[in-house]
Amino acid sequence: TCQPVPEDKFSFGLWTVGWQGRDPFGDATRRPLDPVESVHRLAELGAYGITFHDDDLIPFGSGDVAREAAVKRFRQALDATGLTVPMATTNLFTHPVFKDGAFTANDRDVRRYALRKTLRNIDLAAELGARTYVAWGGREGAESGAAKDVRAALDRMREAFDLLGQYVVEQGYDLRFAIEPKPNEPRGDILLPTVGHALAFIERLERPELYGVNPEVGHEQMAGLNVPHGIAQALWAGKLFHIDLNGQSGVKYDQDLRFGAGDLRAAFWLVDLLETAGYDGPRHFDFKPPRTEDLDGVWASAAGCMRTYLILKERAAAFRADPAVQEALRASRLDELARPTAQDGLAGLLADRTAYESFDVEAAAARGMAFEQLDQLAMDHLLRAR
Ligand code: 3MF
Ligand code: MG
Ligand code: MG
Ligand code: MG
Repeated sequence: TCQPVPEDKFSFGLWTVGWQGRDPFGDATRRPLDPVESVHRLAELGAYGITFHDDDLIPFGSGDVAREAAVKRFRQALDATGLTVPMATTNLFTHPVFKDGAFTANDRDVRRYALRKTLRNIDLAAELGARTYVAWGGREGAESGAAKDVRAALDRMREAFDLLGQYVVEQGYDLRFAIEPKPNEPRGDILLPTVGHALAFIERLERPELYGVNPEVGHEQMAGLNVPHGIAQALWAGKLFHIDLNGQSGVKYDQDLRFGAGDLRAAFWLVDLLETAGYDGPRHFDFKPPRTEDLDGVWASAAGCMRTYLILKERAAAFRADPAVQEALRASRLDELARPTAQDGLAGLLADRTAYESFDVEAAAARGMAFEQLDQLAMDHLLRAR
C-alpha cells in the first residue's frame, strides 16, 4: 500500500532531485542531472508530475534554437512516461540581476525584465498544460531598513501580479497563481513572509479569485509557525492551490529535508488534514537530497518522500477510524466546536439567561478537555502501537 502510483498525485520539482549540493560554504557534490533523466526516474518511482523553473529546463541565456530543442526533448520524455506538468514557476533569484529582487527591485528596468521573463515562461507553462503558476518572491526583501520602502514595494508587487493576471485572462489560459511565502533566506527579510501575509495580500488584487497560496512546510516552520494550522486557514479561505512538502527541524535555515524528516508530528497532522479536507491538488515535494548523497541517495530520498506520505496517510486513516479515537474526540467536544455558537441569533443570545446570568463559570472552568488522552491515541497510531 506504500507503493506510489500516479493517482496519488505526487510531483517533484526538477530543481529538487537536480540539486547538485552547492551551498554557501561548499561546491557541488553531484553531477548535473539531465531533466529527461529526472522525468524517467521519477516516473519509474511512481510520481505523476514534474515541475520546473524556466531556467531548470532551459539554461539561462539560451537562444531560441537551444530553447526549442530543450523543450522538445522534455516533451518527448513526458509523452514517453505519461508524466504531467501540473505547475511551473520562474527563477527570479539566481542571476545577479535579481540581487535586489524582481517584481519589487528598486530598479524599474529590472522589474520590467522580471515581468517579461515570467510572462514568457507562463506561455510555456500553458503550452505544457500546467494549471498552477507558482511565484516565490525569492529576493523580494531587504537586509536593512531604509533600503526598502515596504509600502511602495507592495504597490509594485500588486502591480506585477495584476499584470500577470491580466495576461492570463487575455490569453485565455486555464492557469491560476499560487504565491509561496517564506520568511527569510536568501534575503534577511522577505516580503509576504507567511501564509497569513500572502492571504491578506491576495485580497488587495484586482482579480483575487486567480490567486492562492503555495505554502511550504519548512518555510512556515522557519517562522516558528504551526504548518497544519496555516494550511488549514488557506483551505478555509479556499486558497490552497498548491503545496510544497518537505521537512524542517525547527527555526533555522531552510533545510528542505525529505518529507517527514524533521517535525514528524507536524507531517502526520498535515497529511491527516490534506486527506480529510478535500484537497485534490498535487502533493508536490520541494526538498533537497542532502549533499552527502550520491545519485542513488537522491532517488532513495525522492522515494522516501512519497513512501512517508503514504505511510502517514495510512496511519492518519487508522487514527480517524478507531472507535476509541472517535470516543476521545467526543470527550474533547470536537462535535461541539462544529456547532454554531448562536444559531438563535444575537437576540436569542442576549435573552438567554443561562448564557450569562445563571451560567456556572466555576463548573465550566473545572471541566477537563481530555486532550492528552486524545493526543496519546494519535501518538500510538503514528508509532503503530495500536
Ligand atoms: C525556496 C523555494 C523555491 C520555490 C520555487 C517556486 C527553489 O525556498 O521553496 O524553490 O518553491 O522557486 O516554486
Ligand atoms: Mg523552499
Ligand atoms: Mg524550504
Ligand atoms: Mg518551495
